[in-house]
Amino acid sequence: MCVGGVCTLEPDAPDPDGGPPAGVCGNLTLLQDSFDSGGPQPLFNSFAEPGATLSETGGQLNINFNANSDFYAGYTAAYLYDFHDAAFEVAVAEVGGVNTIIEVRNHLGNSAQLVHDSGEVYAGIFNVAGSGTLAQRAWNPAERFWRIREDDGEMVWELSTDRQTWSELHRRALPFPVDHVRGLVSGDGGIPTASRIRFDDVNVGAPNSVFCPVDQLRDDFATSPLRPPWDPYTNTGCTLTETGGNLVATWTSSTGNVFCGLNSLNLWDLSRGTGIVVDGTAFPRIANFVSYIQIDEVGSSTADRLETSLDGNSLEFRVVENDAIARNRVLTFDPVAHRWWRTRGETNMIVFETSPDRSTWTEQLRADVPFPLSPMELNIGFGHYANITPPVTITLGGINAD
Ligand SMILES: [Ca+2]
Ligand SMILES: [Ca+2]
Repeated sequence: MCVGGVCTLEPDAPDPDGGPPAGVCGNLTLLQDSFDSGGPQPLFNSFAEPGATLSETGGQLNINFNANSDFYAGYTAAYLYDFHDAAFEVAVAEVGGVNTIIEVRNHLGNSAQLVHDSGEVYAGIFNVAGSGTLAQRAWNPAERFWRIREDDGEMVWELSTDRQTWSELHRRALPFPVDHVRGLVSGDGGIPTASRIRFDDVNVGAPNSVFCPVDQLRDDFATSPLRPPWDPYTNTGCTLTETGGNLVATWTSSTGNVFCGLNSLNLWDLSRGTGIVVDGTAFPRIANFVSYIQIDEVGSSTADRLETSLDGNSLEFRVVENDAIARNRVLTFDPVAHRWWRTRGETNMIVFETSPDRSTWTEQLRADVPFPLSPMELNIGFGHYANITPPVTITLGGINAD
């Protein structure tokens, strides 16, 4: 909950099967981009159908359409956020094509849009019960600020000429679940002449929110599906399921590189809180097989990362900067003494710890980290990089949970 720019965190999340608790941290206001970086990364991904091109030029996202190209192009957020107490606020520099669109879309594909179409703006919802246009009026071209926000259980579509006074286009009860949403800016061509859409920025200068401490990521694997909070991945030869309250990974392959794992769909703050705790005895201690907890700087493509890994019997903690090990410690894994692994931050410092009982912790490595500890991506992966004798199975009871 944030009041007057001061954000406080509430106690433990009641639901151990999911992402951050609603309305506390990690909300969509954190999706901020001035479109000055030359490309969509790190917080967005781009998409463009034939006949449309995207570029960041002059501090703006430009979408250019060829004549008669009835195709979509735009940016979609790379991560999921909570929409409670949040806004998706976009400065629109130029409308074009058939439609200019800002959108809030959840993990199920349910979507809310604020759209310019032929001199009018409308509020709409799509891929959900009651889909269609909810309100429509003439657009004042001076209304360059558009937003969709959540307000006490309602969704609000608004426009403004000065980003101070807002004109409400529509308001209604939340039309779909909004704990896990992305923001999108897009448009489609389809008019007889070439055209252009320009977006100036997203949520720049918005009220501060905070990324959630990673101890709020709790999953006991009791409820399917894995997505969200996870984006699971599986190479051929490995399967991943939630079975009996466990994450179960099974290898039927004997050769090559075969990995499975979970990428978090949220970004996390590692600089505070009690971090991430995992039962290391869930992982195989066999040759050519590695299991790891990897936390990496957003936008670094894992070049800057913090890792705990078990490779055979070798337990290693490491700080990696620009793909080179900056600090590390290697132990022979003792499944009793080193059963529980904890990775937590203290401001700019990372602390790797082990425990036999999740109560008494032994510090194994403490190191300054040369990159920010918030926001960060989280990946938990496992697999073989050479020959093993299948089948091999991992049964993991939970992440920060049993
Ligand atoms: Ca800009
Ligand atoms: Ca469990």
